Amino acid sequence: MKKKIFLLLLLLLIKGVLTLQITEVELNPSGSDSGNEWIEFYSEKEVDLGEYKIINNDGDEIKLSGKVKGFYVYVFEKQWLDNSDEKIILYKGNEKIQETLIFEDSKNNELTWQFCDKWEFKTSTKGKENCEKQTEEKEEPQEDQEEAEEEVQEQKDPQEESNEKNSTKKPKQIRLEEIKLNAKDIKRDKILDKKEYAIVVLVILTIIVIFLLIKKWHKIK
Ligand SMILES: [Ca+2]
Ligand SMILES: [Ca+2]
Ligand SMILES: [Ca+2]
Repeated sequence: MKKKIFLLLLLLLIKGVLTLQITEVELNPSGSDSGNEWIEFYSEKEVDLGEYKIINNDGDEIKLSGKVKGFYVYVFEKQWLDNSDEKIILYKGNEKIQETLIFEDSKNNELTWQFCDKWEFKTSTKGKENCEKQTEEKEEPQEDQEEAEEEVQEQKDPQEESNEKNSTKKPKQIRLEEIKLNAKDIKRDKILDKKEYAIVVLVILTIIVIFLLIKKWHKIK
C-alpha cells in the first residue's frame, strides 16, 4: 500500500516536472501594460499548447496554440493581467494543471513573479532559467559586498591596531621601561650607598687606627 502511494506521488512529481508549467509572470511591465504583459512557461518535453488554456482571476480564458519545448514566453495582445489580486490557472483540457498565488505588482518595472522553489518577486529572467542565474546574480554582488566589507575591515584593522599601538601600547612600554629604569636606579643607589658606607667606615677606621698608632708612637717617644 505504501509502495503504491509512493509510486503515485513519484508519478505526479515526474508529471509535474515534465508537463507545461507557468514559471514567470509580468503583470506590470515598464510603461504601458497593454501589449507588454507576458507569462513564461516551461516544459521539459515538447508539448502541444493546443491542449492547454489559461484563465485569470476575472475568469477570462485564453486558449494557447503551437508546439513548444523548454521556455516559452506568451505576450498578451492587450491588457489581460490586473496589477493586483491576480492569479493564473493553467488547464490541460479540463484538468487543472497549475494555479498560481494571488499576485500583486505595483512596480512599473522589470520585477516579475518567478517560481523557483516558491514564487518570488525578482528582476525578470524572461525566457531564461529562474533559479540558478537569478540567485547567482543576486548572491555574487552580496558576496562581493561582504568581501569588500571584509577587505575594508582588514584594511581598517591594521590602522586601528597601529593606532592602538600608538595610543596605548607604546606608553605602556615607556611606562615599563621607566619602571625598570627606576628599579635599576634604586638598586644602583642602594649598591652605591652600601659601597660608600663601607668606604666611609673604612676611612674612619683607618683614620682612627692611624690616629691611635701616632698617639702610641708619641707615647713611646
Ligand atoms: Ca497589468
Ligand atoms: Ca506598467
Ligand atoms: Ca524566467
